Amino acid sequence: MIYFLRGLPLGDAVWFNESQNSGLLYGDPLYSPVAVRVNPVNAFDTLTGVTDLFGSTVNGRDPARVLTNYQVDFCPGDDFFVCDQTQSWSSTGINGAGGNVDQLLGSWDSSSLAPGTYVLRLAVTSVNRITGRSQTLNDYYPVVIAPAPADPVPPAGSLQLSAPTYNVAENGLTASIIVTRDGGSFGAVSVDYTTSDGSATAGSDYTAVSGTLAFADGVLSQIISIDILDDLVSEGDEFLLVALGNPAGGTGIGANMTATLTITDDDSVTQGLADTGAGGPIIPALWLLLVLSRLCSRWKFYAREMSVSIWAGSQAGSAR
Ligand SMILES: [Ca+2]
Ligand SMILES: [Ca+2]
Repeated sequence: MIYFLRGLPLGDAVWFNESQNSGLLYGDPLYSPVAVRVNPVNAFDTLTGVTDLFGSTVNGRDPARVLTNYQVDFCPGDDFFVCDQTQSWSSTGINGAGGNVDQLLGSWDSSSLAPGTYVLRLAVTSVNRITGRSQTLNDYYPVVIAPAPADPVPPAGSLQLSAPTYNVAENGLTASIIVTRDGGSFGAVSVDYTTSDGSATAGSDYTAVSGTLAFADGVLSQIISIDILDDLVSEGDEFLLVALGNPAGGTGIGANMTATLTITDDDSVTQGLADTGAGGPIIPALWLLLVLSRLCSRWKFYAREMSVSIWAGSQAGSAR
């Protein structure tokens, strides 16, 4: 902790007491020693925003005879002499009645000042209540005003597809692909999207889409809708790709930049033969195959029985 303490010059004491009939008070501070302390407390402290200023403005030995007031001013630069001689002091708005040790002089808001070095001046004026004479003593304290830290900008978050893979039934009409916004939602952002063929073909299996998804401030998700085209062709499951790109507005793209959308086929090879509805086409087809197989094996059995009989008959015939 550093105090700037200004002891009173002896001559000041004499001056102040010249009507008090003596020089007996040499070296005896009838009126205030002056001190200013800025918290934090080293010269050329860096201040930002609001700073509490402390000081001591004691009244000296006889408060009944001496009244003390203070005020705090400031001046650009680091040389109090230059300030006193060629520049003007500006008020911090801090002033009041002295008479206390280590008192809070006031809180100084320096946030509107240009960054740089300033000299703080604590002016303490002592008034002799008896004679009406007064004297002001100044103390100076250089400080550095730093720019106030800017408010941190909230994160805009990043965009990505909600999953690396999606599935939709061929007769599901529409696939909804969710794009999520993670890690923040500040400000308006956007991202482009597009579909491309995998084994599925745009125009016959799905309707190609592309465009820009806009996320307003605070919006956390958006949906890409892809129309799925149903047919009666059995072609197995097919897939297409969905991709994001060109993030704008301070956002980025997360891990899921692309995704696979699988269209699950709902058609079967035997549908034309035995699509009877409730049981689906597969089971009737298997049943038909089973019946044919059994008929076939039974026919083979009859054929073998007939050939054995014929063979036995001919043997018998030949034994005669
Ligand atoms: Ca179909
Ligand atoms: Ca199909």
